[in-house]
Amino acid sequence: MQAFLYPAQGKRDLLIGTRLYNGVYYDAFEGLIDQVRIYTRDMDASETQDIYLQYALIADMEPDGDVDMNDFTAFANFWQNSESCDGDLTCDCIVDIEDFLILADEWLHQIPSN
Ligand SMILES: [Ca+2]
Ligand SMILES: [Ca+2]
Repeated sequence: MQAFLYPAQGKRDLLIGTRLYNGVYYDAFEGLIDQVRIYTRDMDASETQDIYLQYALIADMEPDGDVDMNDFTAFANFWQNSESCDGDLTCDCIVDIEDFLILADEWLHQIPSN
């Protein structure tokens, strides 16, 4: 998600996850916004993606922003299943101990949510 500022239009509030038009908010983002950063320069798509991937939890298989028992359960269902690449975290289409180590690392080292 990107937020845009238009300084030429005068002093305005910074809106993230919605837009304001004629006093009405539109297109509100439905979800949780976390770890907001503001840069004073334009960024290209690859730089934005690199930052995203730096903080993304790839083991968040039941997507809710954390890695927990639900993700482990989903992972276990894919264990050594060669019929698909689901559950594969190392991009080799094999779900094995290397993938489990990534899941365990993210589970143990994530920042606890409040
Ligand atoms: Ca999860
Ligand atoms: Ca793998």
